[in-house]
Amino acid sequence: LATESCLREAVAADRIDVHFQPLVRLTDGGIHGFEALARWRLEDGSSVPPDVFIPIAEEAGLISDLSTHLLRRACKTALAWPSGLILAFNISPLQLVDILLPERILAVLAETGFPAHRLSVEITESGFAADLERALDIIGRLREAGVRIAIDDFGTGYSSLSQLANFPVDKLKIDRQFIANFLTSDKQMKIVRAIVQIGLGLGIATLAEGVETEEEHRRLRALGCQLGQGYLFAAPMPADEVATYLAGLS
Ligand code: G
Ligand code: G
Ligand code: G
Ligand code: MN
Ligand code: NA
Repeated sequence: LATESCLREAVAADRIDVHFQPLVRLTDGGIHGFEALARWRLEDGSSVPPDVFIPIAEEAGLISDLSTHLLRRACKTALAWPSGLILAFNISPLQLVDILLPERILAVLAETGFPAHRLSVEITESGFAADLERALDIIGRLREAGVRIAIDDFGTGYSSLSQLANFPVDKLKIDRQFIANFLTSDKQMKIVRAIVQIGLGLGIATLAEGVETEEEHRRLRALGCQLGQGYLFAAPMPADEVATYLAGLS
Protein backbone atom coordinates (compact mmCIF):
# COMPACT_ATOMS: atom_id res chain seq x y z
CA LEU A 1 0.00 0.00 0.00
CA ALA A 2 1.41 3.35 -1.06
CA THR A 3 1.24 5.64 1.94
CA GLU A 4 3.34 8.47 3.27
CA SER A 5 5.07 6.36 5.93
CA CYS A 6 5.83 3.61 3.38
CA LEU A 7 7.31 6.24 1.07
CA ARG A 8 9.52 7.64 3.85
CA GLU A 9 10.74 4.11 4.55
CA ALA A 10 11.36 3.47 0.86
CA VAL A 11 13.46 6.63 0.53
CA ALA A 12 15.45 5.76 3.66
CA ALA A 13 15.96 2.18 2.44
CA ASP A 14 17.02 3.40 -1.01
CA ARG A 15 14.20 1.62 -2.81
CA ILE A 16 13.43 4.52 -5.16
CA ASP A 17 15.34 3.91 -8.39
CA VAL A 18 15.90 5.95 -11.49
CA HIS A 19 15.27 4.41 -14.90
CA PHE A 20 16.27 6.03 -18.19
CA GLN A 21 14.50 6.35 -21.53
CA PRO A 22 16.37 7.48 -24.67
CA LEU A 23 15.57 10.75 -26.45
CA VAL A 24 16.25 10.05 -30.11
CA ARG A 25 17.13 12.36 -33.01
CA LEU A 26 14.48 11.62 -35.62
CA THR A 27 16.73 12.54 -38.54
CA ASP A 28 19.52 10.01 -37.99
CA GLY A 29 18.39 7.85 -35.07
CA GLY A 30 21.26 9.16 -32.91
CA ILE A 31 20.80 9.53 -29.18
CA HIS A 32 20.28 13.05 -27.84
CA GLY A 33 20.12 11.95 -24.21
CA PHE A 34 17.98 10.11 -21.67
CA GLU A 35 15.05 11.10 -19.45
CA ALA A 36 15.30 10.02 -15.81
CA LEU A 37 12.09 8.36 -14.62
CA ALA A 38 11.65 7.45 -10.97
CA ARG A 39 10.58 3.93 -9.92
CA TRP A 40 9.63 2.69 -6.46
CA ARG A 41 10.63 -0.98 -6.05
CA LEU A 42 8.52 -2.99 -3.61
CA GLU A 43 9.91 -5.95 -1.70
CA ASP A 44 7.72 -8.39 -3.67
CA GLY A 45 9.36 -7.33 -6.96
CA SER A 46 6.48 -5.17 -8.19
CA SER A 47 6.77 -1.39 -8.38
CA VAL A 48 4.72 1.73 -7.66
CA PRO A 49 4.60 4.14 -10.62
CA PRO A 50 5.63 7.80 -10.20
CA ASP A 51 2.09 8.93 -11.05
CA VAL A 52 1.14 7.38 -7.72
CA PHE A 53 4.05 8.18 -5.42
CA ILE A 54 5.06 11.65 -6.64
CA PRO A 55 1.68 13.10 -5.48
CA ILE A 56 2.18 11.36 -2.12
CA ALA A 57 5.65 12.89 -1.84
CA GLU A 58 4.18 16.29 -2.71
CA GLU A 59 1.47 16.08 -0.06
CA ALA A 60 3.89 14.80 2.56
CA GLY A 61 6.31 17.66 1.93
CA LEU A 62 8.91 15.13 0.77
CA ILE A 63 9.15 16.17 -2.87
CA SER A 64 12.10 18.51 -2.50
CA ASP A 65 14.29 16.00 -0.67
CA LEU A 66 13.18 13.12 -2.88
CA SER A 67 13.89 15.13 -6.01
CA THR A 68 17.36 16.12 -4.80
CA HIS A 69 18.08 12.47 -4.03
CA LEU A 70 16.89 11.38 -7.50
CA LEU A 71 18.82 14.12 -9.29
CA ARG A 72 22.00 13.17 -7.45
CA ARG A 73 21.48 9.54 -8.48
CA ALA A 74 20.72 10.48 -12.08
CA CYS A 75 23.73 12.83 -12.41
CA LYS A 76 26.12 10.22 -11.03
CA THR A 77 24.77 7.70 -13.54
CA ALA A 78 24.88 10.15 -16.45
CA LEU A 79 28.54 10.99 -15.80
CA ALA A 80 29.37 7.54 -17.17
CA TRP A 81 27.63 8.22 -20.49
CA PRO A 82 29.31 9.57 -23.64
CA SER A 83 29.97 13.24 -22.96
CA GLY A 84 27.55 14.72 -25.50
CA LEU A 85 24.42 13.19 -23.99
CA ILE A 86 21.73 15.20 -22.19
CA LEU A 87 20.12 14.17 -18.91
CA ALA A 88 16.44 15.15 -18.79
CA PHE A 89 14.99 15.41 -15.29
CA ASN A 90 11.36 16.00 -14.23
CA ILE A 91 10.47 18.71 -11.74
CA SER A 92 7.10 18.72 -10.02
CA PRO A 93 4.95 21.87 -10.53
CA LEU A 94 5.05 22.37 -6.75
CA GLN A 95 8.82 22.78 -6.89
CA LEU A 96 8.41 25.85 -9.10
CA VAL A 97 7.24 27.87 -6.09
CA ASP A 98 10.39 26.95 -4.16
CA ILE A 99 12.75 29.88 -4.53
CA LEU A 100 15.61 27.67 -3.31
CA LEU A 101 15.16 25.22 -6.20
CA PRO A 102 17.94 26.69 -8.40
CA GLU A 103 20.40 26.51 -5.48
CA ARG A 104 19.43 22.93 -4.74
CA ILE A 105 19.89 21.87 -8.36
CA LEU A 106 23.16 23.76 -8.79
CA ALA A 107 24.46 22.24 -5.55
CA VAL A 108 23.89 18.73 -6.94
CA LEU A 109 25.66 19.70 -10.17
CA ALA A 110 28.61 21.09 -8.22
CA GLU A 111 28.76 18.07 -5.95
CA THR A 112 28.61 15.48 -8.75
CA GLY A 113 30.55 17.44 -11.37
CA PHE A 114 27.76 17.00 -13.93
CA PRO A 115 27.81 19.97 -16.37
CA ALA A 116 24.82 22.35 -16.23
CA HIS A 117 24.54 22.54 -20.03
CA ARG A 118 23.90 18.77 -20.18
CA LEU A 119 20.98 18.96 -17.76
CA SER A 120 17.50 19.59 -19.14
CA VAL A 121 14.88 20.32 -16.51
CA GLU A 122 11.37 19.25 -17.57
CA ILE A 123 8.49 21.30 -16.24
CA THR A 124 4.81 21.05 -17.06
CA GLU A 125 2.67 24.01 -17.96
CA SER A 126 0.79 23.68 -14.66
CA GLY A 127 4.03 24.76 -12.97
CA PHE A 128 3.24 28.29 -14.13
CA ALA A 129 -0.23 28.39 -12.61
CA ALA A 130 0.50 28.93 -8.91
CA ASP A 131 2.89 31.88 -9.09
CA LEU A 132 3.97 32.81 -12.58
CA GLU A 133 6.49 35.45 -11.58
CA ARG A 134 8.25 33.20 -9.17
CA ALA A 135 8.29 30.33 -11.68
CA LEU A 136 9.84 32.64 -14.28
CA ASP A 137 12.41 33.81 -11.73
CA ILE A 138 13.37 30.21 -10.90
CA ILE A 139 13.59 29.24 -14.57
CA GLY A 140 15.59 32.37 -15.37
CA ARG A 141 18.14 31.56 -12.71
CA LEU A 142 18.53 28.00 -13.91
CA ARG A 143 19.03 29.20 -17.47
CA GLU A 144 21.61 31.76 -16.38
CA ALA A 145 23.55 28.85 -14.92
CA GLY A 146 23.36 27.09 -18.30
CA VAL A 147 20.66 24.54 -17.48
CA ARG A 148 18.27 23.74 -20.35
CA ILE A 149 14.52 24.02 -19.88
CA ALA A 150 11.92 21.76 -21.52
CA ILE A 151 8.15 22.14 -21.36
CA ASP A 152 6.73 18.67 -20.69
CA ASP A 153 3.29 17.45 -21.80
CA PHE A 154 3.07 20.54 -24.01
CA GLY A 155 -0.44 21.30 -25.21
CA THR A 156 -2.31 19.77 -22.28
CA GLY A 157 -2.14 22.44 -19.60
CA TYR A 158 -2.45 26.04 -18.69
CA SER A 159 -1.59 27.88 -21.87
CA SER A 160 2.06 28.75 -21.92
CA LEU A 161 2.11 30.36 -25.33
CA SER A 162 2.52 33.83 -23.86
CA GLN A 163 5.22 32.52 -21.53
CA LEU A 164 7.14 31.10 -24.47
CA ALA A 165 7.72 34.64 -25.59
CA ASN A 166 8.78 35.73 -22.09
CA PHE A 167 11.71 33.45 -21.60
CA PRO A 168 13.82 31.17 -23.74
CA VAL A 169 12.77 27.55 -23.50
CA ASP A 170 14.99 24.95 -25.16
CA LYS A 171 12.51 22.21 -25.93
CA LEU A 172 8.78 21.50 -26.22
CA LYS A 173 7.72 17.93 -25.49
CA ILE A 174 4.54 17.21 -27.44
CA ASP A 175 2.24 15.25 -25.17
CA ARG A 176 1.77 11.57 -25.90
CA GLN A 177 -2.00 11.99 -26.29
CA PHE A 178 -1.47 13.95 -29.52
CA ILE A 179 0.98 11.40 -30.89
CA ALA A 180 -1.24 8.42 -30.00
CA ASN A 181 -3.62 9.07 -32.90
CA PHE A 182 -2.26 11.87 -35.05
CA LEU A 183 -1.99 9.48 -38.01
CA THR A 184 -5.72 8.77 -38.00
CA SER A 185 -7.13 12.02 -36.64
CA ASP A 186 -6.96 15.05 -38.87
CA LYS A 187 -7.41 17.35 -35.86
CA GLN A 188 -4.59 15.73 -33.90
CA MET A 189 -2.36 15.96 -36.97
CA LYS A 190 -3.08 19.68 -37.19
CA ILE A 191 -2.22 20.15 -33.52
CA VAL A 192 1.06 18.27 -33.85
CA ARG A 193 1.95 20.20 -36.99
CA ALA A 194 1.10 23.51 -35.27
CA ILE A 195 3.29 22.74 -32.25
CA VAL A 196 6.21 21.77 -34.49
CA GLN A 197 5.70 25.02 -36.42
CA ILE A 198 5.76 27.05 -33.19
CA GLY A 199 9.04 25.34 -32.36
CA LEU A 200 10.52 25.97 -35.80
CA GLY A 201 9.36 29.59 -35.73
CA LEU A 202 10.77 30.32 -32.29
CA GLY A 203 13.91 28.20 -32.67
CA ILE A 204 12.78 25.75 -30.00
CA ALA A 205 13.35 22.02 -30.53
CA THR A 206 10.25 19.82 -30.46
CA LEU A 207 10.21 16.28 -29.08
CA ALA A 208 7.34 13.86 -29.71
CA GLU A 209 6.46 11.67 -26.74
CA GLY A 210 5.07 8.16 -27.03
CA VAL A 211 6.39 7.32 -30.51
CA GLU A 212 5.42 3.68 -30.98
CA THR A 213 5.53 2.97 -34.74
CA GLU A 214 7.87 3.51 -37.69
CA GLU A 215 5.09 5.33 -39.52
CA GLU A 216 4.72 7.83 -36.66
CA HIS A 217 8.50 8.31 -36.69
CA ARG A 218 8.54 8.92 -40.44
CA ARG A 219 5.65 11.40 -40.37
CA LEU A 220 7.05 13.33 -37.41
CA ARG A 221 10.39 13.66 -39.14
CA ALA A 222 8.64 14.90 -42.28
CA LEU A 223 6.82 17.56 -40.21
CA GLY A 224 10.17 18.86 -38.96
CA CYS A 225 10.01 17.48 -35.43
CA GLN A 226 13.65 16.98 -34.34
CA LEU A 227 13.38 14.52 -31.45
CA GLY A 228 11.30 11.55 -30.30
CA GLN A 229 10.85 9.27 -27.33
CA GLY A 230 8.82 6.11 -27.01
CA TYR A 231 8.56 2.36 -27.11
CA LEU A 232 9.59 2.30 -30.81
CA PHE A 233 13.08 3.26 -29.67
CA ALA A 234 13.15 1.84 -26.14
CA ALA A 235 11.11 1.68 -22.95
CA PRO A 236 12.61 3.19 -19.78
CA MET A 237 15.49 0.93 -18.68
CA PRO A 238 17.54 0.45 -15.52
CA ALA A 239 20.77 2.47 -15.33
CA ASP A 240 22.96 -0.58 -15.85
CA GLU A 241 21.33 -1.38 -19.21
CA VAL A 242 22.13 1.99 -20.79
CA ALA A 243 25.69 1.09 -21.82
CA THR A 244 24.54 -2.13 -23.49
CA TYR A 245 21.74 -0.25 -25.23
CA LEU A 246 24.15 2.38 -26.60
CA ALA A 247 26.63 -0.29 -27.71
CA GLY A 248 23.85 -2.11 -29.59
CA LEU A 249 23.02 0.94 -31.71
CA SER A 250 26.34 1.22 -33.49
O1 G B 1 22.25 18.11 -29.36
P1 G B 1 21.74 17.19 -30.48
O2 G B 1 22.61 17.17 -31.71
O3 G B 1 21.45 15.81 -29.98
O4 G B 1 20.32 17.85 -30.91
C1 G B 1 19.46 17.23 -31.82
C2 G B 1 18.49 18.22 -32.37
O5 G B 1 17.62 18.70 -31.35
C3 G B 1 19.16 19.44 -32.95
O6 G B 1 18.31 19.88 -33.98
C4 G B 1 19.13 20.41 -31.80
O7 G B 1 19.14 21.73 -32.29
C5 G B 1 17.81 20.09 -31.15
N1 G B 1 17.79 20.30 -29.69
C6 G B 1 17.44 19.36 -28.80
N2 G B 1 17.45 19.82 -27.55
C7 G B 1 17.81 21.08 -27.63
C8 G B 1 17.97 22.06 -26.66
O8 G B 1 17.80 21.86 -25.45
N3 G B 1 18.35 23.27 -27.11
C9 G B 1 18.53 23.52 -28.43
N4 G B 1 18.88 24.73 -28.79
N5 G B 1 18.36 22.61 -29.37
C10 G B 1 18.02 21.39 -28.98
O1 G C 1 7.66 6.66 -16.21
P1 G C 1 6.18 6.97 -16.21
O2 G C 1 5.52 7.10 -17.56
O3 G C 1 5.39 6.03 -15.36
O4 G C 1 6.07 8.41 -15.49
C1 G C 1 4.85 8.92 -15.14
C2 G C 1 4.98 10.38 -14.75
O5 G C 1 5.81 10.54 -13.61
C3 G C 1 5.56 11.25 -15.85
O6 G C 1 4.66 12.30 -16.04
C4 G C 1 6.84 11.77 -15.29
O7 G C 1 7.02 13.11 -15.66
C5 G C 1 6.65 11.65 -13.79
N1 G C 1 7.95 11.45 -13.14
C6 G C 1 8.81 10.45 -13.34
N2 G C 1 9.92 10.61 -12.61
C7 G C 1 9.75 11.77 -11.91
C8 G C 1 10.55 12.50 -11.00
O8 G C 1 11.69 12.14 -10.66
N3 G C 1 10.02 13.65 -10.49
C9 G C 1 8.80 14.10 -10.86
N4 G C 1 8.37 15.24 -10.32
N5 G C 1 8.02 13.45 -11.73
C10 G C 1 8.49 12.30 -12.26
O1 G D 1 7.45 12.92 -17.99
P1 G D 1 6.48 12.25 -18.90
O2 G D 1 5.06 12.44 -18.58
O3 G D 1 6.72 12.64 -20.33
O4 G D 1 6.85 10.70 -18.77
C1 G D 1 6.90 9.89 -19.85
C2 G D 1 6.11 8.66 -19.52
O5 G D 1 5.62 8.05 -20.70
C3 G D 1 6.94 7.62 -18.80
O6 G D 1 6.24 7.15 -17.69
C4 G D 1 7.09 6.48 -19.79
O7 G D 1 7.07 5.22 -19.15
C5 G D 1 5.87 6.66 -20.69
N1 G D 1 6.15 6.27 -22.05
C6 G D 1 7.32 6.39 -22.68
N2 G D 1 7.25 5.98 -23.96
C7 G D 1 5.97 5.58 -24.15
C8 G D 1 5.28 5.06 -25.30
O8 G D 1 5.81 4.89 -26.38
N3 G D 1 3.96 4.78 -25.11
C9 G D 1 3.33 4.95 -23.92
N4 G D 1 2.04 4.63 -23.86
N5 G D 1 3.96 5.45 -22.84
C10 G D 1 5.27 5.77 -22.94
MN1 MN E 1 8.95 14.22 -18.67
NA1 NA F 1 5.13 14.00 -20.73
